[in-house]
This record gives sequence, C-alpha cells and structure tokens, in this order.
Amino acid sequence: MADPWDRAYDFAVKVARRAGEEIRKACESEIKVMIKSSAVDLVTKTDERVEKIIISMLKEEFGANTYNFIGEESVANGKPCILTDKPTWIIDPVDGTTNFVHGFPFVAVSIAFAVKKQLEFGVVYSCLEDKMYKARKGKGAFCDNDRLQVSDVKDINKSLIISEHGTDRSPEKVTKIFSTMQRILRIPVHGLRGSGTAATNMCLVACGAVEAFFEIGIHCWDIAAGAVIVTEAGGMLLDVDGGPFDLMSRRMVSANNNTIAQRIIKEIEIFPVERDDAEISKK
Ligand code: LIP
Repeated sequence: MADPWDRAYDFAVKVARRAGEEIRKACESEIKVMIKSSAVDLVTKTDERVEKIIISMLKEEFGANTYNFIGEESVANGKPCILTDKPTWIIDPVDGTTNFVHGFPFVAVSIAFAVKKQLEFGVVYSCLEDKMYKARKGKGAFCDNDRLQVSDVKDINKSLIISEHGTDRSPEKVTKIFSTMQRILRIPVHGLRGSGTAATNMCLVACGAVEAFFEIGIHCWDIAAGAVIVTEAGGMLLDVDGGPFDLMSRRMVSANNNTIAQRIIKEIEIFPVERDDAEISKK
C-alpha cells in the first residue's frame, strides 16, 4: 500500500533542491546582512526569500490550508511556533546563515514533516556541497543514493565530537559552553568540530563522520530534519540531561550509540534556554 506521505516526501526533496539553487545564486551577489536577537545572530533577505519560496511551493502543491508551517523566518516575524497534531512542515531555509554571509562552505536547507507531533521525514540539502540527505521514518537514511550508517565507535577516546557555540554571547553562557568543550577535549576525544549548521552536523553523525553532535540553544527548525536522518541511520537522540529527546526544548544530544551519548552527557554544563513553544506555557 502506498505510504500516505510518500508524495510529500518526494516533493520536499524537489523543494529543497530548488531552495538550494536560490542560495547558490545569492552567493554570487552582494548579501545584505541584518540582525535578529543580537549583533551576531544574522539574517539576510535570502533567508526570508527562500523560506517564502519553500512555503509557496508547498502550498501550491498541497493546498494553502492543508498543513501547518513552522519556519525560522516566519517565527522571527511573529508567527507562532506551536507544534500541534496537525501535519506540519518545519523549515529552516538557510541553516548556517553566518556561513552563508562569510562564504564558509556549509549551508543547508532543512525541511521536516511532523504528524501528530511525530517526525515522519526529514530532508537536509547541503547546497554548497550539493549533498541531498534525506530519511523517511522506518525506511532508512540516505545521502543522494548512498545509504547512511552511523559510526560503530564505542570508545570515547577514539571519537570525534561536533558542537557549536551558537549566537548567545552572554558571559555566563559562553563560559558554560566553553567549559563543556574543555571537559570533552580533556576526556580526551580525538577532536571537537563544528560546521556552523546544526542540520549539517546531524548529517555528519548519520554518515559516521563524527560520533556525536550536541548543542544547547538550537531551534526545532535547525534539528527536526536531522533528527529523522540520524535515527534512520541507526543513531539516537536524547535531551542534554539524559532524558527523552524533546524537539521544542532547544537542546539535544545526537549520537551513534548510547555509550557515546551518556559519556558526552556527563560533561555537558547545562544552562537554561526558553523553549521554542514557550508561548504555550504562558497562556
Ligand atoms: C544555526 C544553527 C547552529 C547554531 C547557530 C545558528 P541558523 O542556525 O544551525 O547550530 O549554532 O547559532 O542558530 O541561524 O544559521 O539557521
């Protein structure tokens, strides 16, 4: 029997590729940089334009009111960030905006789809590398046509870990972020990396290039697609305190196995961040 979401999954890949073409084109012209929550939280007209292209393609294909949308730039412009049971697209049009502004070659289009708050599929198009990562719940994860499998490393001393420092520069958070990175380096691990985009970092876990990615401060749109790709590649997701993964909590550990995940969790110095859906609890 045909899967009810097959058509949406296939179309999401087409939309991600189209969005990536738009981003590559924009790289060739001057980029007008604006700021959001701080002087280092960047946004550009390309972020906004690409999100509009993605949403309009999805509405044209499936109907304007068939599905809900959570998009990074729509939320930044006041749309609610509330995940309901209604089928919902979760979109980051340009993950790695700072990279895009600087010409650092990791920029991803991230498109995920959730039904009854369960992620059904995820697509991450690393458009400057021209790598299409995708995964459908229960049907495996792929990079282009190659099946993905996480690393089989269990020894933390033989691991490569990826994380990001994010855009919050408040002294107490920067101190905790770098104290965590120091504790991890001192385990020791082979190394610590960061691509500048959470979606790409999760795909690097899925393809076995790194053993774990963790971050406090990401948003649901950064990680929703990567979450499906990691789990379908045999990896796992947890909260940074070892509890169950919570898409809207803005914190996460993704890893190749529980041994690595638990070892990393021991070193993370947790600091509070407001949930993506915080407005629900304010009502
Ligand atoms: C980015 C995330 C990254 C985080 C950055 C930024 P954006 O998303 O992918 O993990 O460290 O601060 O939030 O803003 O480029 O879409």
